[in-house]
Amino acid sequence: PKSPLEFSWTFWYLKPDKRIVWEKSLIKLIDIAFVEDFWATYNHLALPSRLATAKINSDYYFFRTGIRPMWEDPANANGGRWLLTFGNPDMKLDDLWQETLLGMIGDCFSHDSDPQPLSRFITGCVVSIRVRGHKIGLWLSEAQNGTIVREIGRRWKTMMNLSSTMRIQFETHNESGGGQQKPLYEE
Ligand code: M7G
Repeated sequence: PKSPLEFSWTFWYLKPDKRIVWEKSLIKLIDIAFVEDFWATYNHLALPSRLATAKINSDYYFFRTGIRPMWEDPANANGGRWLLTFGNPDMKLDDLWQETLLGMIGDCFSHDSDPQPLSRFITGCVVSIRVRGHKIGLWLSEAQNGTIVREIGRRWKTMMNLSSTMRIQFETHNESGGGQQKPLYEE
């Protein structure tokens, strides 16, 4: 028998194509409800570092099943994202993407002492392959509760074993559309 995950997740791929509107280039790959299916899919997909050599501007999205990986979904509309930007080519894009995925499926964002599990504020994660720096985003459903947002950011950094000098930035989705703004939070 297969090992069920606590929650069900969906992998999406953003196939860059300037000729079509953004949401039409989003391809739903597969729903994942079991550990074994996660690994089968993960092992089958090209690693982010491989996409970087051939598929610039593509993204992987890994979201809760039923939540579309876009700002417009009601679960994301009031939310935002923590962003880890890879300016430094030595940073381990593939490893940190894998740590993030495992943290999500393993419910590692919640601690036993939480009054409410913090993982319920996480809707998904994204890896984006870009010329000006790849990035991993962690999407949250609520941007306004600073205590929760910051604590999730700190746990994410710990999970990835990120050095304390590395910074992650949080921005709301309506800010991210409009160019460079000051992040709402930083950890
Ligand atoms: P991005 O992929 O978040 O980052 O957005 P980038 O600026 O580093 O490439 C790129 C563009 O994709 C945006 O300016 C939008 O045109 C489109 N886009 C991205 N996202 C995540 C969304 C979304 O959730 N909804 C809509 N409508 N467009 C989006």
